[in-house]
Amino acid sequence: MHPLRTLVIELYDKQVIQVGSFKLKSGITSPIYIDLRVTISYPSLLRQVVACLQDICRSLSYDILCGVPYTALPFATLLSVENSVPMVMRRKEVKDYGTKKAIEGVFQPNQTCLIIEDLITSGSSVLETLEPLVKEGLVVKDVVVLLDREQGGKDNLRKHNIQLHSVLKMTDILEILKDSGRLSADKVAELFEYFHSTQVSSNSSIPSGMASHNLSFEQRLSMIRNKVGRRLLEIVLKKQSNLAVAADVTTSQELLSIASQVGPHICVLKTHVDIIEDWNETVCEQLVHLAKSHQFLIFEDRKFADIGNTVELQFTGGIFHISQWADIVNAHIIAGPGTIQALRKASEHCGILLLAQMSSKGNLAVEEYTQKAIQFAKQYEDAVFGFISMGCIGEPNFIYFTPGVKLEKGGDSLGQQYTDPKTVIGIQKSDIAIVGRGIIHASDRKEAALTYQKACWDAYVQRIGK
Ligand code: 5IU
Repeated sequence: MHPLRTLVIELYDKQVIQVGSFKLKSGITSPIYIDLRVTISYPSLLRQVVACLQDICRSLSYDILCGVPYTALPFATLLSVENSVPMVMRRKEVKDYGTKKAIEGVFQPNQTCLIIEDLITSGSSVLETLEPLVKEGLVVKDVVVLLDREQGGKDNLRKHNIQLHSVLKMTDILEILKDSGRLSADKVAELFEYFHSTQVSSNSSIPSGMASHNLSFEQRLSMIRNKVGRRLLEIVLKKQSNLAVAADVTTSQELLSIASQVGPHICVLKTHVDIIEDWNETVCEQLVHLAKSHQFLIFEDRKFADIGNTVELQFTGGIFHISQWADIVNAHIIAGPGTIQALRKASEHCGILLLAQMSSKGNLAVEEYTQKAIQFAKQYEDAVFGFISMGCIGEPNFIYFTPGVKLEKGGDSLGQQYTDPKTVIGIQKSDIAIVGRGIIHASDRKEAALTYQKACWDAYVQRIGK
């Protein structure tokens, strides 16, 4: 008998494939349930599964293997041993202690990694595994899966330039089960009908860190709804700079001198006005003047986080009157949409960035939080034009700003973690790199700003393939 036929019958007889009525994790009811975890209980079945995967792997070229946790891990392990090809593992939960690795195992950037998966529906689990692999600089071209439920996964992966290879398709399984007399023709017809009517939209949500586009700033300009966001992209294009400088200094003299030194090389100057000892209205006017003459936007990194009423007072009042001079401010989403509503109500001249992720060690902006930030941004797209995130986490109609950028990787003693411009812009596909101490602690700030400007711009140009 053909090995695939034998395999399907075995899978059915061992109740890996079950027909009935099953409530899936997503809440929907399915007439078929496939639990490939069961295969580890039957060594000979597991061997058959791996032999079929191996037939496909043979025709592909790759340096390392990665199984999608958890079900495909034993498959990938056996393939790794069989072929003497090293393997890496993606952690489902990134540890908050020790090395905090997302990927376990030894590998080099630019190695080709083949992803092994047990079953694919929409492709979202594969994309979740893809994200940290790509972040670490690995190249992923192919995914080998035992079973394709034919519900949109292949198309979804193709959008990310990934080729799906499957041992079995749902259609094959149903045909084999019919031919072998395991299922009646009527039942199979009913199941076919179910699979055709439950195609998963290929627009399923994009996991964090995944670039969903490869569009240029020119192409994205008209997609940005907020006018500060559009103005920012105009400046970026005109100055060929996607560099923001974080001026964490304590005197107005230093702040103004940084603004004039780095002004020609940046699109944004990020301030923390509350750490300036001698802030006053004249300093503010001078800063705004420098911003106009060098054409950069002022981003007050105030991180509003309170209830709307308080935020409105903090934004417009006090001794800083932020709403009067800042072009951009940012906000946490912890207090709910009231924070954004207050900022939007108080000034239509100021664009908002939401904090979706942070650069510091042990921060609590987990996946679910990031997704919420994206949801809020979509709801207030007239005012919110982007995110503070570690890379591109969503669609091209938002702009992604990444802090914690330095040419030398590493960190500081208080939890800051640095990534280099090439990784941030080129691999993590962020738009604007925020550089602080890498520039302001340099002996020649102007020269350092020029170096970072070039590094960030070159990474962008290379990314969009110009
Ligand atoms: N900043 C971060 N990480 C974050 C957020 C803001 O570093 O997640 I949100 C700010 C803090 C500082 C600047 O103003 O960005 C980074 O400065 P250095 O490049 O000097 O670390």
